[in-house]
Amino acid sequence: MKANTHGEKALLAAEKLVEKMGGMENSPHTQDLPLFVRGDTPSYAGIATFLKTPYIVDLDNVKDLDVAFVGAPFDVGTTFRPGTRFGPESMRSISKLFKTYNFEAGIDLALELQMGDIGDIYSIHQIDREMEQLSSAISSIVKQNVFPVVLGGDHSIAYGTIMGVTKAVEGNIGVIQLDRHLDMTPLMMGEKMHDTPLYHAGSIPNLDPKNIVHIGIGGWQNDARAAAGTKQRGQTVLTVDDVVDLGVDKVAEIALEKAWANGVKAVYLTVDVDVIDSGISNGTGWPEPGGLLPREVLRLVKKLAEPGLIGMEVVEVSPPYDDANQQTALMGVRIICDTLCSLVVNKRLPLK
Ligand SMILES: [Mn+2]
Repeated sequence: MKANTHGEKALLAAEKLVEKMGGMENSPHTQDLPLFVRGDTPSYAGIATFLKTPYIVDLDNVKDLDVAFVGAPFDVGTTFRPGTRFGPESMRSISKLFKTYNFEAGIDLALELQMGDIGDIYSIHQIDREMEQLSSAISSIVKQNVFPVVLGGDHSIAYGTIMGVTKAVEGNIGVIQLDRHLDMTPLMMGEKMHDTPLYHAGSIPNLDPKNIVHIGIGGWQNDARAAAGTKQRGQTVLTVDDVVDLGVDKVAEIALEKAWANGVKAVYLTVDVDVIDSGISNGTGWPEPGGLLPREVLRLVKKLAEPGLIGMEVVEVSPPYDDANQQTALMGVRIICDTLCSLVVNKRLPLK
């Protein structure tokens, strides 16, 4: 049967996937009830690791993973609303809603990847030392050919995570950030706060600032000097209007061309959830109305992942400001799952 619609294509893919799983009869849902929760049902029960993947207690076992979920519970870099120290636990708990199977793509992440939750990077409430911690942790993960998925944390952590990636890669890296804010202020109140990470990342020797791309910037919360500095460093900025006028696919194409230019070896993706319209997900440090729609963000990350990524993070989920449905955390989880899905579909994961 030829598939005419996306729906038909997805149903055909599901049939093939079930064959791979051992057929319709081999279902955990029709077997006798176990006494204790060990699998993915009931969804609300069990220990809330990310996507209910195994908790990797022994860090010597990280090398066996393809994807490592790791929290960065840090909010000392916030300049207004704190709370992102609870971001990792919130994304972990709401990730219980998700299965590892994606309908449209017809793949199951758990069949394609060894995934594990390695816990949190130890947080020190001193920004420069925290960046050293993050940088060492992320570089050790990347050096083991494991794809890090960092659960933030405020956006100041991006300086540490990006530094960690640059230490692990021979040659230059590029960075794509989705954000309503440039995060290009040199210092705020004398410190490397969460509106500064892309400025400092652009001073790392093997990260040419011309390979930094910003998508979704706009509104009333940016700094004119930071914007002028962004231009002086030759960075690319694509606004929400660009997404509206050019379309998501064209914006992704421009972003990839700039991020991968001049022999870049790998690209890192940093997603600030405030890029999504604050009318939809408001649980974040600096909500700015007029951002992207969830489906635009999801299509963007799908496209941006096509040529491969070296790692990713979702930052600025601030549960004290989120609603009772954990809407913002839910979007954070979805962004991660959709990115991983695209990496698998395009055979960019596993890395080994
Ligand atoms: Mn940001």
